[in-house]
Amino acid sequence: MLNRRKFLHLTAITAPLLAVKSSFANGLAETTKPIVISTWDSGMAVNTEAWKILSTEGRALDAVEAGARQIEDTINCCVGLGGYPDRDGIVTLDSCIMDEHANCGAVAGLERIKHPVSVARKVMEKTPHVILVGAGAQQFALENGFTLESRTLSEDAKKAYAEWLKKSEYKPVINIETRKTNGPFAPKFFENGSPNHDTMGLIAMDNNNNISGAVTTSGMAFKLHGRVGDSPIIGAGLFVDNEFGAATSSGVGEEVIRICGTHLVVEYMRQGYTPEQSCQKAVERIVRRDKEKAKTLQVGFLAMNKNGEYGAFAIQKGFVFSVKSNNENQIHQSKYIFA
Ligand code: SD4
Repeated sequence: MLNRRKFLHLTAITAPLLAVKSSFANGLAETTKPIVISTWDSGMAVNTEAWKILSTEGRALDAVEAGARQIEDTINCCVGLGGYPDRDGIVTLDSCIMDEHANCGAVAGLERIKHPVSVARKVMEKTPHVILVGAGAQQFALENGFTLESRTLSEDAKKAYAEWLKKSEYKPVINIETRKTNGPFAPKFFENGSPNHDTMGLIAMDNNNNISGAVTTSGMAFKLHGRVGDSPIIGAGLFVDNEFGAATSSGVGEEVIRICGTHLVVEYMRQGYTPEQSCQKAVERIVRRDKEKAKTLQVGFLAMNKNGEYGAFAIQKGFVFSVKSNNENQIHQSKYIFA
């Protein structure tokens, strides 16, 4: 049962939303740009890479691709080929990218290619399609100059998979980071060996006020082979509307897909809600449908509006995000429903 105090917290936070609207709606706030925001603590390094482009008058699209590539290069991380495999021991990667003109591209279930975000960009720029999957995505990558990497799992992934095979139980863990803002980072690993998070979503606005976003992930650890989460789905893992803002997500992808999560967040921003309020309303949409189920899983949304205002909200405590602009370079904790 949802405890009464927590449920009251949930309903109480809904009411004031109607009164407080974004300064963007009033045309009051000054725009913060360039700026890049990204999910999780690992977003700090990702933002640094994106910033090299943003701070030299570069395009947001190039910045988000460069940021995503940074983490795809990180061995033994939870994104890219170093990530955890599916239940058959195969690492399959999902990624998407979207620019200020609503151009978008994605790959899903991509094997043995190091930079799925760059393949997604090629899908966007070189094909009339939005998503390529599995063997077709790999064939397209090879035809476009990407090289086939080995199937070998990273050391971390090998150990975790061997551990997981003992019970072979698919049980997504609640994604959280135990890092206190500006404090030491303490990643939390769980009994079944799953990493507590495995997705990088980032959004940038450049000096020309253009917004782009990208997401890259190895998906939920030990998923069924062929499973596709929210991350490569435009409107679920990422949505960019250059008039109003953009959003990205992390957590159990199925729950995000069910509400077209990031599209919903952006639509709330279009109505004038702040980025944080918009993320909160999308999270509440999930929790309201099944509160007991929501207590067992994580979904976090991260959003930015056209003023460079940003915000996040998650089901569970522990969703953190990283921000880099001329004013700051730090990690923030998002607000949440359940502690
Ligand atoms: C997925 N949303 O594959 C991803 C997983 C994730 O942090 O975000 N983990 O469903």
